Amino acid sequence: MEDLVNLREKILSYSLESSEMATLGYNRILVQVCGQTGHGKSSFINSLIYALHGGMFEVKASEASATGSQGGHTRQRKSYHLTDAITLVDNRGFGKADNCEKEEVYAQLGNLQPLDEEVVWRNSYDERMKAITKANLIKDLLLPVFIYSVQCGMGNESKEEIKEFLKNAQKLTGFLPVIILTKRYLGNVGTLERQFREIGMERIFPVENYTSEDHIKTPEKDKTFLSILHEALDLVKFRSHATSSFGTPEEEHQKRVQILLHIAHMNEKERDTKKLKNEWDKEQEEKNKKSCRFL
Ligand SMILES: Nc1nc2c(ncn2[C@@H]2O[C@H](COP(=O)(O)OP(=O)(O)O)[C@@H](O)[C@H]2O)c(=O)[nH]1
Ligand SMILES: [Mg+2]
Repeated sequence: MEDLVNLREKILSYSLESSEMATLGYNRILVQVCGQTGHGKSSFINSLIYALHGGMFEVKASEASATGSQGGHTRQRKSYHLTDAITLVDNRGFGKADNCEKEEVYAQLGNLQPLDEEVVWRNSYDERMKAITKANLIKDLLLPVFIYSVQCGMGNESKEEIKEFLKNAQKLTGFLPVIILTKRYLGNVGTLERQFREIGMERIFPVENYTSEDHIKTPEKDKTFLSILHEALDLVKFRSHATSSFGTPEEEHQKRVQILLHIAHMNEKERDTKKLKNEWDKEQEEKNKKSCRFL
């Protein structure tokens, strides 16, 4: 119990004020929760709020997405105030997505899409470029948290895709993502933990979220969620001591814009190459057909 009270107190009283990060100009920590739909992002956010603040269990975070028209889709990144220093963000997940969708996920992760606003993510490359370069500067420190359900397991193909995503998340934010393995009793948690270590992840936490079906409080569950928050703050402290490699909010923002433009550019090139190849294949097929007719 003592442990729990201490942990809670430390998190509630944590402030960026008078830290190296505040000197650089950062206002707050945005815990950027991301992962595929259905893996437990919203439930994880609800669990953190419930473990820290107690009271009646409430489903505060829920899936926020809507299908739009105009050659794009509308999405909302929802934010949840946890303490004066920490805000939680429920981001859209990535799945077996195409490159355009992946760019959108990176734009959210890099804080280049506004919070709590409906945003139309265009399918047109030029419009996407414009949206990235026009994004407002927000002086937040971005801490990526990746949610993955033990129930899903991980095949080799998705392992490579996840590795690429996590490495890009690290490039964009400056932090190695914290990994949360949800639904911990619904699969082989040991194997999944090893797989995440193999792709270079360091902080990996198996959890059983509080959900609307099962939210009876236990000290161990509370401790798990508070420890995760505590370790996340520890990562920020560690980064504060190594500020030489961390820029001001303006510098980091510019860096993120450049990374995103690069990713978008590479994707566009890949699309062009594919298109050319398809055209060439079709031409060859036509030629073959014609030459067959003369045989
Ligand atoms: N058993 C179990 N169910 C969970 C856990 N986390 C989420 N769920 C359930 O999985 C479903 C999807 O969770 P949700 O948080 O909406 O996922 P999201 O789409 O990533 O936000 C819901 O029915 C949750 O109740 C968990 O840790 N254990
Ligand atoms: Mg959700």
